Amino acid sequence: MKIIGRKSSSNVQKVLWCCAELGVAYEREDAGREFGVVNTDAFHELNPNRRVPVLIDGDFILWESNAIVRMISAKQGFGSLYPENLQERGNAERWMDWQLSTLGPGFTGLFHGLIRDKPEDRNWDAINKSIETTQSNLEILDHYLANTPFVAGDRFTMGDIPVGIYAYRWLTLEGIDRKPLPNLERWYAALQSRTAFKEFVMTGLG
Ligand SMILES: N[C@@H](CCC(=O)N[C@@H](CS)C(=O)NCC(=O)O)C(=O)O
Repeated sequence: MKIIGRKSSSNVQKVLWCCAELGVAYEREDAGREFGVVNTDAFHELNPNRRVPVLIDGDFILWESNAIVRMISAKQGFGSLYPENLQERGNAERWMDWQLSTLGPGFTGLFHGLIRDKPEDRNWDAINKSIETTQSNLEILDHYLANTPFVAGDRFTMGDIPVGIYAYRWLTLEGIDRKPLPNLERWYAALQSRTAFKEFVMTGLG
């Protein structure tokens, strides 16, 4: 199995974290940002969106990070990362979809503004709006986590992966006036005790 994408990408990190949790072996090739590759014709054949990650498993090709996490979890972690119980699985899937539809898009303005843009180029209106949106989105997750240790229930599952990566980014970014999220912070402390999270996610912001 081959994973194409740079280790600094939040979407690639989802897949690397998932594989590490399951002890799945893979090769990885750098692509994206400083590594280029995504603009080549060969990469376009793999993913016409020109985005990472891409999974190559034999002659099967898959892009979209959460779809890749679901597939690896179903194949190698059925009953663990991929809940067998349909309600647990529904909860896991719901928070994965919510990350893509709601949390991720709301976070882009602050991440790009504070990490990618030069200080003189920062659009503070967009950054502040994104901070406000993300705080209020994470309050939804915090409220939910008041009644459950992990997003799908009592155990860590694939559902914790996409939102866990955003929790790291939110809680480690400097220069944000964050309001406390006690349930989310308790869940985040549990993620931080996982070796795979430390190795593949807690690697800095880039
Ligand atoms: N919805 C896609 C988004 C993929 C995406 O936007 N990837 C970013 C990295 S996080 C990318 O490829 N950016 C271009 C680059 O790195 O050159 C997914 O979840 O896989």
